Amino acid sequence: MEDGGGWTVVQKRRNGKVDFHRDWEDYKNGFGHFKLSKDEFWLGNDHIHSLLSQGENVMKIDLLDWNGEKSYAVYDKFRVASEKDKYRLHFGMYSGRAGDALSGGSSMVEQWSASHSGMQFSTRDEDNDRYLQGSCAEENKGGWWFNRCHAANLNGRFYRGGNYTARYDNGVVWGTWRGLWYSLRHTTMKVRPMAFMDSLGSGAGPGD
Ligand SMILES: [Ca+2]
Repeated sequence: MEDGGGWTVVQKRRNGKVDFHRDWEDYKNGFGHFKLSKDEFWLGNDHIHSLLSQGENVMKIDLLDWNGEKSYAVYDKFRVASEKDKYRLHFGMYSGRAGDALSGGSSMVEQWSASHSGMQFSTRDEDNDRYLQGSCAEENKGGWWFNRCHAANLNGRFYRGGNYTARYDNGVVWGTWRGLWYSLRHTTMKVRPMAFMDSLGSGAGPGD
């Protein structure tokens, strides 16, 4: 029972074997492989919305870099709207060690352009971002709650080895930890009811 148990994993990156640059329907319904620990997948926005509609939930994001270092970020009151509102993202307090990339970074300027709070979901065939001149999903090679565009891009392109060069910062990125030009080795996004944590009396503590 990792991290105290009770988690539902909604996203996993492990090896780049699954293509995450996909259309709206795929992100809606989910894709990838769900059986083995090394499998990569996106659970599906409809499933994620339903899961998070039952009470208050916490999201924990586990990260691993190419040196074997781990980090994590936790968000309470994590919610995703229904398809009607393009799976708009809402979340509460951040805690953790990897930094609050979902809020866009430390400065107001970064937050204005890169916060994912309140953003709708975008894919390469459905542009709901705040970047008027182009498509964040197209440039950053995955579906996500893009602003203009991001400080976190966990569904981006999988690069081996960490640091990468590209025209856009389209790697598997958690900007507040390793920066926008470092693509992570493993990511896991998982949710569980906040009530579950309360019953442990431990809060959203580190799992490692
Ligand atoms: Ca756009």
